[in-house]
Formats: sequence, C-alpha cells, structure tokens
Amino acid sequence: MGKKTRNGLKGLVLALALSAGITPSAEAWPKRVSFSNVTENLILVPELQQEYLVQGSSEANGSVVGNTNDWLVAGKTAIVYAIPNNLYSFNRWSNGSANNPFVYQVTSPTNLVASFKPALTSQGTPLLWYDGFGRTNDFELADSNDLDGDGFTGRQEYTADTNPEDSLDSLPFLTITTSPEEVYLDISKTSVNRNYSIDATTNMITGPWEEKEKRQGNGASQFFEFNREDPRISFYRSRIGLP
Ligand SMILES: [Ca+2]
Repeated sequence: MGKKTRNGLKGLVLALALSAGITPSAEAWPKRVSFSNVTENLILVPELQQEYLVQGSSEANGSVVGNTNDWLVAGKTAIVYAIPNNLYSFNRWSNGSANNPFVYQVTSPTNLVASFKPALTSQGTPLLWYDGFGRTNDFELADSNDLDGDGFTGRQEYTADTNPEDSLDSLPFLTITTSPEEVYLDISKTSVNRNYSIDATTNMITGPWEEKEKRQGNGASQFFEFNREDPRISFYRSRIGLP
C-alpha cells in the first residue's frame, strides 16, 4: 500500500534579508522555486500543510471521474462522479452513499469505489432483457405497449420471458383435462429463467388459492398431474414468476 498522507508545500517565508524584486510564492510540491536577481544570502523556510491521497474507482459496468487520484489539502472539497455503462445504472459508493455525484470534505485518505446495477424501466423491467432481444431504445414505450402485435405488452412478455419482438412468441396456454381421480395440466411452454406455479381453489371468486406445485421452467412444455383428493377443488390456475 502506498503512502496516503503527506506534507505539502503551502508557501515559502523569506526569513532573512530580501533582495529587491524577489517575491516568494506558493508552489505545488515538489516543484522547484526559482529566484532571480539574488544579490544577498537567503534563508527559505517552507510552510507545510497536511495533504491526503483522495482516490475513486469503479467496479464492473461503469467508470468514475473527478478526484480519482489527487493529493488534496485537509479541509478541501472533493467530488467524484459515477458514470454507468449503457443499460446500467449507478448503485452506490463503497461508503454506502447513493449520492451521485458524491461531494465531501477531505479529512483523511479516501478510496471510494462505485458499484453499478442493471438499469430498469419504471415498471422494473431490466433494459438488458430487452437488449437480449435486439431492442436498443424506447424501453418505456415497449414496456407499456404491444409493439409486436401478439396481444401482450413488453412488461407482460418480460413476466413470462417471451420474445417482445416476435408476434409468434407470447404467453403460454394452460390446458386442463380431468379424469374422476386425477387432474392434468399442461403449460404450453416454459422459460428456464422463470418459475411456474399451479394453484387450486374450491371457490374461484373468493379463494383462497392454494399452491399445489412450483417448478422452474425447462424451455419446453411442463406437465402437472394431481390426485383429486378433494372433489370440491374444481378451479386451477398457473402463475409465472422470477426465481
Ligand atoms: Ca411476443
């Protein structure tokens, strides 16, 4: 680990006989201070001040600008900006703050690390999900409209993980057949990125619905089979959710 605290040069005090035309000035460390027209002996006394190394960096999917690697005098104001990559949004700084930019007074060495997360629409759909189907813009429009004309909005297609750019791919069908002893349910297609539940109830209006089984999708149709242990149960439904 490198040095994080140091003494910087605030200025120079001429402690002894000044010659005409010489003016002391503050210079950033470690620059040399030059004089001209020196005709007598000089004693230069440096005035020192505390400085801290102020650093900023980022995790994956973004970058940081501002005071990312600067020596700043104690008490000065530092600022860092987190810049997410396309399809991502800023999450937080390593100190827990979610402010962006983050402005602070320097009182010690710092190293702020920005983290990023997938950007979402106002309804919570990841832009990366749309990007996976080739959509690169108009995410809000796609979320609340049926742009591929299959009867479902982009947000509904996200719930089912079906293709929002393909009218031939939309929410699956639930087919139910029965025998005196058993009930058979078939979900026409499933996604490996979603869970599928089958609920049952004796009263479709008032419920309550009981979850009979829950499975992760496998990319194909899913077949469920239940014994009719309670003959009053006549109503079934399927639900799709994120794992
Ligand atoms: Ca579709």
